Amino acid sequence: MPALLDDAQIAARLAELPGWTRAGDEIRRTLQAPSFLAGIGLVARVAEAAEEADHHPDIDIRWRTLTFALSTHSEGGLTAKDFALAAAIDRLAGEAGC
Ligand code: H2B
Repeated sequence: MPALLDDAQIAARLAELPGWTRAGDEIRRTLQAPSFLAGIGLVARVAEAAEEADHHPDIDIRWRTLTFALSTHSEGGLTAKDFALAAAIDRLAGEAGC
């Protein structure tokens, strides 16, 4: 069971993840892919990372604009699992040129 993070812990972790913002019980990042297919490719790689972590983002796809939202639903808030997957999404987005 991952532990829920408090406001100070969340702020400290967000400071290390530029581009991610907090909205209540979730963190979000919106990014632009260079093309629709590049965005879908990124979504596929994020899906693989999510399966490996057994932790799954909400994903909104609008042509080249992708929004990833993370929250630990089982705990009702944000945990280290959300920030670990956010960092993985950032790494994969960089590799995809997003
Ligand atoms: N993803 C997210 N974002 N939050 C969860 O609480 C969660 C999940 N729970 N993926 C996992 C799957 C749970 O359903 C399985 C059984 O571990």
